[in-house]
Amino acid sequence: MLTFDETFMDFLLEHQERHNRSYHFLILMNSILNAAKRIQYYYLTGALRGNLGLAGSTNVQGEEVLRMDWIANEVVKHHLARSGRVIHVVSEEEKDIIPMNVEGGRYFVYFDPMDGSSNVPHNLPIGSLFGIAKRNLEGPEDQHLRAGRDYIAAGMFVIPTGTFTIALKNAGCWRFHIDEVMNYVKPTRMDLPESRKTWELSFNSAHRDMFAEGVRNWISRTEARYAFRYLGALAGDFHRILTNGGLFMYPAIVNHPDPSKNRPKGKLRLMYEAAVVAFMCREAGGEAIDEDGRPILDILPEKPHQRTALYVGSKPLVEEIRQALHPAG
Ligand code: FDP
Repeated sequence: MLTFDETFMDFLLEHQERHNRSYHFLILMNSILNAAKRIQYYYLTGALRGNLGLAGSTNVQGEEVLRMDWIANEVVKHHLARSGRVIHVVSEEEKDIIPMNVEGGRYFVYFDPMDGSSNVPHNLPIGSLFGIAKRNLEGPEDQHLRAGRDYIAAGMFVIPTGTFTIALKNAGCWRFHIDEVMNYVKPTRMDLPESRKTWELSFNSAHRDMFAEGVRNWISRTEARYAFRYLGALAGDFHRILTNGGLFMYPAIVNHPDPSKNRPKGKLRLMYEAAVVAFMCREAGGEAIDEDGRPILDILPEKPHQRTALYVGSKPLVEEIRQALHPAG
C-alpha cells in the first residue's frame, strides 16, 4: 500500500488558514525551502564537483571563505529576493545588511546560509539557520535589528542529513524529514524530554580550561552524569539537544593563556545563530542565556554580526549554569 506523508507546505497552509493569516509568509517559506534544497544538492555532490574547498577570499570575520559558503550565500540571496517579501537580509557571509524589497517587503530575515565549516572538507553535516521578524505594519519602521523575542519564526536545516526544524511563535517547534522527492514531510512536535536519562552535554571540551571559573567547576561536578556529544556544527549539535534534552554551550573564553585571544562574547553570532536556537528551544520548553545570565531572546542587537556566549537547552541545566556563573543572582 502506498503511504503519503503530510508535507511542510501542507502543514503550514493549514496553520495559516486556521489562524486566518496572510499568504505572504507562505511565499517567504517557499523561497527558504527552495534555497535549502538547492544547498542540499550542491553539498551532496560537493566532493564530486569540487565544491568542498576554498573560494579564495576572506569574509567579514576575517575567515577564509569556502566555496560552499559562497554558493550557499548566493543561493539564499537569489531565493529570498525572488520572493519579493523580504525587506532586508542579514547574512553571515556579508558585512553589510542586504536591502531587497525595501518599500514593499514584509519581513526581515537573518540567515547563516552555511554553518559548521570545519565539517565541509569531510562532507559531514552542516547547517543552514534563519530567523524571521516582521515589519511594523502599524507605525513607522525604525528597527530592523530585532531581539529574538520579536522573531515570528526561526528554523534550521541539517544538510545533507535532510532534517528541517522550525519553530513558529507560540505554536511550537516542529521537525520534518526530507523524502524521496525532496519534500520535507511528517511533522513531529519537539518537546524537550523531562527525564535526565537521555540528556547530553555538548561543547568544545578542548576549551574548558579557558571558561569562567563557575562554568569550569560546574563541568567538573556535572559531566559524569550525562553523555557528551560534539559534532562542531551548531545545527547538528542543537538537533540532538532538542531530541534528547541537555545543554549545548559555547561559553565566553576568559582564561586564554594568551589574553589577547580571550573572547568575552564567545564565538557564536546572536542574530542568526544564538537567537535562532534560543527561539526554537523556547518553543520546545527550554531556555537560553548568555554569560551574564540574560535571556538570549531579550538581547537587542547593536550590530548585525554581534557575538554572544550561549547556554541553551533543558531549563534545569540552564538554571544550574546561571547559578554557577552568578551565584548571588
Ligand atoms: P564554524 O565556525 O565551524 O562554522 O558558527 C560557528 C560554528 O561553526 C558553529 O556551527 C559550531 O557550533 C562552532 O562554531 C564550532 O566552533 P569550535 O570549532 O570552536 O568548536
